[in-house]
Amino acid sequence: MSRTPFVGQQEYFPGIGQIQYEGPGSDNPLSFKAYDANKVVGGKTMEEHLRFAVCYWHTFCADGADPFGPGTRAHPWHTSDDKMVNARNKLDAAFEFFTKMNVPFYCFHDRDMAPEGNSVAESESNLATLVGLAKERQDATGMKLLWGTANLFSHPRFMNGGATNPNFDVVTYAGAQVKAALDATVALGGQNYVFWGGREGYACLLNTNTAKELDHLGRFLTMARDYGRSIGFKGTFLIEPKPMEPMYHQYDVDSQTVIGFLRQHGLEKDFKLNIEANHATLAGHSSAHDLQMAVDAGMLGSVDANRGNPQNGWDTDQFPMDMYDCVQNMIIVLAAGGLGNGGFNFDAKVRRESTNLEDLFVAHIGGMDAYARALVIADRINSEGKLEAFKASRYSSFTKANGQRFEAGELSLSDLRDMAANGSEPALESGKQEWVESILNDYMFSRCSSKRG
Ligand code: XUL
Ligand code: CO
Repeated sequence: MSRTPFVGQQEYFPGIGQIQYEGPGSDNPLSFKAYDANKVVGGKTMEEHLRFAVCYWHTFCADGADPFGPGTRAHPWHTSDDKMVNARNKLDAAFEFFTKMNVPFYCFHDRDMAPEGNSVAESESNLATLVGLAKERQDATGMKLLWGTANLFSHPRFMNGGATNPNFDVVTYAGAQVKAALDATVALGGQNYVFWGGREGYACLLNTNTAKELDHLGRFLTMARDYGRSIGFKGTFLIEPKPMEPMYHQYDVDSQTVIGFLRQHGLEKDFKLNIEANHATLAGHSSAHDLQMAVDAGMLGSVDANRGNPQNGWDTDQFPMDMYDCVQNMIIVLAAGGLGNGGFNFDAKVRRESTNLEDLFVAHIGGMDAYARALVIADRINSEGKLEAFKASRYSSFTKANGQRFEAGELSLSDLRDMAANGSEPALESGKQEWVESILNDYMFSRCSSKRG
């Protein structure tokens, strides 16, 4: 489906219309080469599979500033001394961009959309004003909110954390912000609500009571869950794991850590995971690993699509252009039956050196094309089932006789001992890693690029 392009009082991206699918032969940088929203792959359209979202923060707030220098991109929506005027302009620019990109969803932090006021009440009112305008633009264009969240990491009061702050007074501010962000998410029909624990962690163990902080985090999330449900939020709460940056240690290290935490606090029915590729790599995993762990636990909620830089491992939030990553991620997402009410959110920013407004479009087009290609390749891999069949064959000894009894919990450790003692040395069975990796290459570079693909 095509969203009605939105242009407010001022057009912020003049000369750029709605991005169209022109196919692999096109040389037009402002066209899709692979993402064809209505194309059906494996029974669903590309739009339904991928559920792309544009994020507010990198695309409309970040200007390229880094610790060594100021921003390199002037934002034409950021020209007034009045922060609320800028916020309204930014909203118009954002909806113009979303609809020109023709993505179905967007995501935002409270403070991306509306400026902090001089009091809790003023901040709430600023947000409510912008949410009202966003709702009007959603209704006019058909855009939907994938998820909302609260920024509990930028304001200096949160330097020691939000929910895990050692000072209860700060915890109350975190509560006020999450309450208002939940109100905003519900008002906008948000399908999910995200907690990314940016400063929920510690810098030094010598001054930190980690047991207390983790307990506070569990209590805080429970309060948020209860409040959200009480105001009619029917969507999924998501935790976005990340091991570090900005803290030295963040509590939500990776998928498996978060899964254990949610189960410990009885939150596993309401919460799932939002897996960000670059957070997984920062934790020393691949993004496929964190996705698979979430799927195995029945807790894959959504994806923050991006990539890191393999040379330094930082959280560089680059657009996802590495096809090996995208294909391996899509194999897992498709095998899991898709993302449900989650989506692929581009938590990605253009480089400091990419200074044209047009680069924002080119970057999103590249990321969408990468995942569209990955979808086609992964669908073919999964439906032809070669890899899956080999994987299953490696476990075939558990489908019969004692292997089956082991899985059913019918054997003891002594039984295992007797079976080993009475059996002969097991044969070595090759894991054939090089073969399975070659199969991936075959699909990526020949099988799916032929006409049949
Ligand atoms: C930071 C990050 C956040 C979350 C939302 O690394 O990924 O933008 O996605 O707070
Ligand atoms: Co993210």
